[in-house]
This record gives sequence, structure tokens and C-alpha cells, in this order.
Amino acid sequence: MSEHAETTAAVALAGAEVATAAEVTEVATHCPYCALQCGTRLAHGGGRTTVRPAQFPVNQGGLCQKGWTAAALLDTPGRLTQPLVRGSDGRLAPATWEAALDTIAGRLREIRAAHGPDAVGVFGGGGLTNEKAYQLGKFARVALGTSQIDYNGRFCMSSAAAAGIAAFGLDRGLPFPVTDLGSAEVILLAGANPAETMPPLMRHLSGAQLIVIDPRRTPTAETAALHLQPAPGTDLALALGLLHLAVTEGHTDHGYLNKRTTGFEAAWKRAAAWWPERVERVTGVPVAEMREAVRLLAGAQRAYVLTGRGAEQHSKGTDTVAAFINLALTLGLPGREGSGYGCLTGQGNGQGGREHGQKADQLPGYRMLADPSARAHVAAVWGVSPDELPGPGRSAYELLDALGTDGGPRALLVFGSNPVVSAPRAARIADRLKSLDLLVVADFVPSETAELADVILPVTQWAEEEGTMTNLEGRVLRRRRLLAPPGEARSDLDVLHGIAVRLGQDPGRFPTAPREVFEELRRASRGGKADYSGISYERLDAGEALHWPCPDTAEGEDAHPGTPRLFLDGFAHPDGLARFAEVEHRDAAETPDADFPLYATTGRVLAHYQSGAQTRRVPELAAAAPEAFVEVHPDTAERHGLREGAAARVVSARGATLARVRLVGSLRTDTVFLPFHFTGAGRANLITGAALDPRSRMPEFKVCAVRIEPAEAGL
Ligand SMILES: Nc1nc2c(c(=O)[nH]1)N[C@H]1C(S)=C(S)[C@@H](COP(=O)(O)OP(=O)(O)OC[C@H]3O[C@@H](n4cnc5c(=O)[nH]c(N)nc54)[C@H](O)[C@@H]3O)O[C@H]1N2
Ligand SMILES: Nc1nc2c(c(=O)[nH]1)N[C@H]1C(S)=C(S)[C@@H](COP(=O)(O)OP(=O)(O)OC[C@H]3O[C@@H](n4cnc5c(=O)[nH]c(N)nc54)[C@H](O)[C@@H]3O)O[C@H]1N2
Ligand code: SF4
Ligand SMILES: [Mo]
Repeated sequence: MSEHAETTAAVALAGAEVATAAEVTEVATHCPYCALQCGTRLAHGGGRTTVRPAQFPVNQGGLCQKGWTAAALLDTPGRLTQPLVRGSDGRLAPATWEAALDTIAGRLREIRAAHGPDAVGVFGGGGLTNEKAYQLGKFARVALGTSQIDYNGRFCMSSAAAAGIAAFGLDRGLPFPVTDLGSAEVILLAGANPAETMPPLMRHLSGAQLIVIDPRRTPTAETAALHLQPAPGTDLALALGLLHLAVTEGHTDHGYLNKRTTGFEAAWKRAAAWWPERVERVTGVPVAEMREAVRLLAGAQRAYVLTGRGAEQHSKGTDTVAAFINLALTLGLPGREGSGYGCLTGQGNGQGGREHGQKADQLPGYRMLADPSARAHVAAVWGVSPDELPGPGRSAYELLDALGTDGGPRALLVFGSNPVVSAPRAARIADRLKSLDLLVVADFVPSETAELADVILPVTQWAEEEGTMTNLEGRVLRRRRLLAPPGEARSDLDVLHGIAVRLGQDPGRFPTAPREVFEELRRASRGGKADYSGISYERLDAGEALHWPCPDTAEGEDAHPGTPRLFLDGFAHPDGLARFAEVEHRDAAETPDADFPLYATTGRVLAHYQSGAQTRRVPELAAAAPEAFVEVHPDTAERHGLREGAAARVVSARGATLARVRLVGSLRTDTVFLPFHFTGAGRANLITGAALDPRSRMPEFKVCAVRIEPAEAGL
């Protein structure tokens, strides 16, 4: 409880008080970036704002470089402080909030009158607080009446979510607290590089032997007991092969299979055909290494299988995760204390962002939009008739791809994403955005997407606002305000309110106080899978560790304690059993050929976050990773006439990106790697393709076919 005592002390400071230069004020809050949501203490005094790590369970006093430097985001040069509206001369010019919101509402009315409510789209983000994500979904369905809303989480963990729901009946990234990992003996990490993407998580993994599956020898793989290095896009075959070996070498947990699962036989029939030598031919992973992986994993009393984007961001990501879940189930891991399967969710509110209704097919509480009883419950909370709620809309890429086309949206409102850099086929998506009749972007920095907007709305960021976030272990956390927003920046909740009332909504229907929105979210989520009804700001501020589901079954001392560990008594399907999936390997949408002889894969570096809109503006981070680069094996580089430091063009069937060559001797010779954080001609997404997973609609960010050549003109 010690960190909570600290938290409570800081809450008193957090309330209405806002720092002045003369006094030092401090709040306990969380890092603005990733899903680990490291606990921080944010202080302001003498004109400076500083971040220090807190003794919070997930980071235990640690922070990564991004967390340490987060205060630099608050007054970054270029910070948006007043609304901007594009005039008839094509230039963005400052405007009052009244004028900006009037312009938006007026144009939305015209577009809706001419083309119907689905001509307006909304694109949200997994960085939004729970309150904002909830309000955005309600705003789209009620104030705009559109079905066309989705968000960037579709690009993130949607394949793991789809597989988790199918297997367990419920999707919570980690169904156990992060700290449980600390007592594991063996952890298999499939396509995750937490040493760079969640560095403080590594302290929970240091007691275990790690098995890392990654085409690259990452800093995470460097610490592993065993590193399997498959070709990109072949994890499904590898997981089938590991299952094959687990069964044939006698590691099946028959008691667990009988008592807790269903469907093993059908899954096994597929895996039976994936004998180790066949898997080696497809993946390039030697049979001996597969055997060793199974020996380690099956030999441990306490073992975990965890997936990251490397296994998930594929046109078969859902089946790939399902194959890893099949392996975990065969070994009897999920739903037992000290073992399990989990997905390392990525964005700051990647977990909460997928529960409150900004997803195309979803209503708050992780309810489904197509379910009549879900519609009735939520419609009653919103004070509308269930028939007024639109049905499911297009998924993120499909929504972006349809913008400005026949039958596609003609207006888009973006809250918390920068698709000009982060969406696949980025050049096409930028063209689609330019073709709109109206693009509105709410942001606190002029992102590449904001630069294309007709109206830019300056919003508050983490240290300037209150709210809640849900971290990768399903724990609900408080974001607390320390500073007054600069200039005229307003909260996203104010923006939604302002547009909604101009579209004729009752002002009381779109409150602007986060606590009030949270109270409504509690009611809307009541009885849903992600039930927050027992969670309150008061309980969180008192330092309680509340993981959903947390129903409001009782008050006071008897209040529901939340659910740090799911599935211990049964899985969330009606019969309580986990389901094996019958999955089969297939190739990526694109494999190397004569014209494009190499695999390209994409991912992250430590210093930058996502599209880089935020971190490229932090001097220390920009200095650590200043420009686009491509990792290439020295032999491959030589074959293609490239040297260390040379400018290269990486070309796919979609286009080309420019990057500086880094020779990496530990990389596969058939694979190059590019981070996706950079802008302009260095965008990795200029080459990625739009193949989608049929179930999750996740794009295939992690593999496409390319050639690489010297860029004569330089970078
Ligand atoms: N520094 C930093 N940290 C972040 C973020 C960030 O942008 N920067 N973003 C946050 C977010 S939103 C997310 S989603 C997480 C992502 O966290 P991770 O999943 O750890 O990140 P990635 O780098 O996208 O992918 C992980 C690894 O997958 C490997 N990989 C590529 N292709 C394949 C493949 O076909 N199979 C396998 N097995 N592996 C493959 C890559 O080489 C890479 O090392 O990070 C979060 N934390
Ligand atoms: N090639 C390739 N592409 C990828 C990936 C990959 O691995 N490879 N990974 C994908 C993944 S996992 C993800 S999560 C996406 C992420 O990609 P994006 O969706 O582009 O994510 P960010 O760069 O975080 O963009 C968030 C934007 O919203 C702003 N913002 C932050 N908080 C708020 C807020 O509260 N309100 C408002 N209004 N704005 C806010 C930020 O300033 C920033 O401009 O990228 C995907 N794209
Ligand atoms: S690991 Fe994630 S939450 Fe922690 S400091 Fe780094 S970016 Fe922030
Ligand atoms: Mo993500």
C-alpha cells in the first residue's frame, strides 16, 4: 500500500489547485505514452515541470527514456494553443473557438443533409482516456448518428482480442497482474520486444528464462535463454510445430484438457501435419531449437506465453494468436495462478480504449452493437431509442480507404491518431484524407494528419486533465491534472460538447467534467463484460488497485474488490470451458519474388512513440533517433550495393521509402527492418500493404515483399 499512501497525499494537491511559478505542486499520475502506464510523480515549481518515477507495481521506480523526458511534451515548440481554420486562400488561420466550432457544425449539417449521416466518419485512438473514448462513441452514434467510427486500436491488438474472445470468451490483454510474471520460470515472448517497447516490464521478466520469437536479434532476444528467428509471417507454422512437439513428446496436460477445455482434437488434427522438419522448411527455425523451446516451456511449473505485435500484425494474426493459445492450453497454462497466456497491449489506454465503444462494432462495457439486449441497455443510459443507434461500421483501414470515394464518408473527425504516418499504404491514405470535404483534427501538436485538416482544434494533454486509463493488466488508473492548459487549449470532452450542442443535442447529454462522464460510463458498462460499475474516482483516489470486471454489487467494506486474475474458476464462455481453435498455416499476402526478393518488417525503437508526432518534438529523443533507418544484413547489403550509413530506397509494389542503412549481422539475410516513427519520404508505411485479417481487420504491418537499392539522391 505504500505507493497508494503517497498517491492519496498527492490527490489533495491535484484538485482545483493549479501550479503557479512560485510554489511547487506535485501530483501522482501516469506516463503519457504506453500501456504499461508507469506510475510517475509530476512536479511543477520555479517555472519547470519534472517527471520522476513512482513506486508503482508495474514500474517499481523505473521509467524509460520517453517517460523521463515526457515533461518536454508540455511546452514543445509548435504546441497548438488556438483553433485554426483553413480559409478560402487555402491557409490555416487562427480562429475563435466559437468560429471554429460553428464552422464544423455548419459543414457537418450540409454534408449530412446532402449525403446522409454515414457521410461523416470518426477516427479515435487508444491513447484517449476512458472518459473520452466513451464520449466519442456516444457522440458518433447519438450526435452524428453515424455508423462510421473506428480507431487506431484496430492497428494494434485487435487480432489478439479476436483470438482471446474466441478462446476464453473475454479479452483482457493480461488476465493477471504484471507482477505475477515475476515468479515465472519460463516466458515465451512471440513477436514482442519489451526491452525497447516497455523497458520497466523487463524487471518482471528477469527471473525467468525467456524464449523469444523474433526475426531480429532484438535487445530482448539478447537477454533470452533461447531465440527463435523465423521468417516474418511464419509464426503460425511455428506455433503449430511447437504444439506438434508438445503433444508428441508427451507434454499434453490431459487432466486440464478434459476439465477446462473443448476442441482439442480438431486443433490437434491440423498440428499433427506440422511435423518439425516441415516447420523448419517454412520458418527457417532449426528443429533442435523448437525442441528446446518445448522442453523449456513444458518443464516449467510456472510458465507464460505472451504475444506482441510481431505475431499479431498479420493478415492471419488472429489465427496465429489462436495457435499460441492452443499451445498454452495444451500445456495447461491459462486460468491457473502463476501461469497463463497474455497479449502485451500497446497504447496508453489500449485496453480501456477497446472497451467503451469507439470501435466500429461495439458499445460500452465491451458490449456488441449487433446484440439487441446490449443496444437496449446502452440506449436507455443514453436516453435514446435502441432503433436510433446505427449498426456496425467499417473497420479502421477500410474507413480510411473509403474516405471521399463513392459511398464513403465525406467528412472525418480525428481524435488521437496520426494515420498519415501510421496507417498502411500511407500515401493512399493521405490522398483519401485530402479528398474530403471536411477534415477536423483535435490534437495538441501539429501532426502530419493535422497539417491536412480544414479545422485544427487544440486540446489538453495528460498533465492538464483529469480522467482514467486502463493499463495492460486491466487495472483502472487515475490521470491527474497539475497544470493549466496553455493558451486556449480545451479538453476533447469540451470539443465533443461544443459540436454536439451545435448539432441540436441537449447540453446535459454531453457533459464536460471527466468525473461526470465516468459516472455515466459506470452505468453504461454495468452488466457488460468490461463492467466498471463498481469503480469510482473515490475508490481509485483512495489507492485501491481495481482491475475490471468490478461490478457494483455492494457498497463500502463489502464493495467488489475487482478481478486481478481472471479465469481461475472458469473461462468466460457459458460452459466455462476454453476453446481450442482449428487453425491452419497460410502464407502472408505477399511473399518475396524476383522483383521484390526480400521480406520487410516494421516496428519500434526505444526513443520514439508510434507515428513520432510527440517524440520527434522532444529534443533528447530526436537526438537519440534522428532519422529513418533500415536494418540490413551485411551480406544482403553487399548484394544490393549498400554500405553502412548509405541512403537506401526500400521499394514494394505500393511505393518506396528512404532510409539510412544500418548493417546488422544478427538479422536474417532475407529480411530488412524499418521503424515506422518517421515522417515524409521516410515513412515505413509508404511500402506496407493493405491485406487485412478476415476476422480482426488488422492490416499486415509486419510483412511485405521489397527490394532495396542505393538512393542516388541521398536522404
Ligand atoms: N519505444 C516504444 N514503445 C512502445 C511504442 C512505441 O511506438 N515505441 N508503442 C506502444 C504500442 S502502441 C505497442 S502496440 C507496443 C508494441 O510493442 P512490440 O510488439 O514489442 O513492438 P514492435 O516493435 O511493433 O514488434 C515487436 C517485434 O516483432 C518483431 N517482428 C516483426 N515481424 C515479426 C514476425 O513476423 N514474427 C515475429 N514473431 N516477430 C516479428 C519485430 O522485429 C519486433 O522486434 O509498444 C508500445 N510501446
Ligand atoms: N508499419 C507499421 N505501422 C504501424 C505499426 C507498426 O508496427 N508498423 N503499429 C501500429 C500500432 S500498434 C499503432 S497503436 C498505431 C499508432 O499510430 P497512431 O494512431 O498514429 O498513434 P500516435 O502516433 O500515438 O498518434 C496519436 C496522435 O494523437 C495525439 N494525441 C495523443 N493523446 C491525445 C488525446 O488525448 N486527444 C487528442 N485529440 N489527441 C491526442 C498525439 O499528439 C498524436 O498526434 O500505429 C500502427 N502503425
Ligand atoms: S515504459 Fe511506457 S509507460 Fe513506462 S515510462 Fe516508458 S513509455 Fe512510459
Ligand atoms: Mo499499438
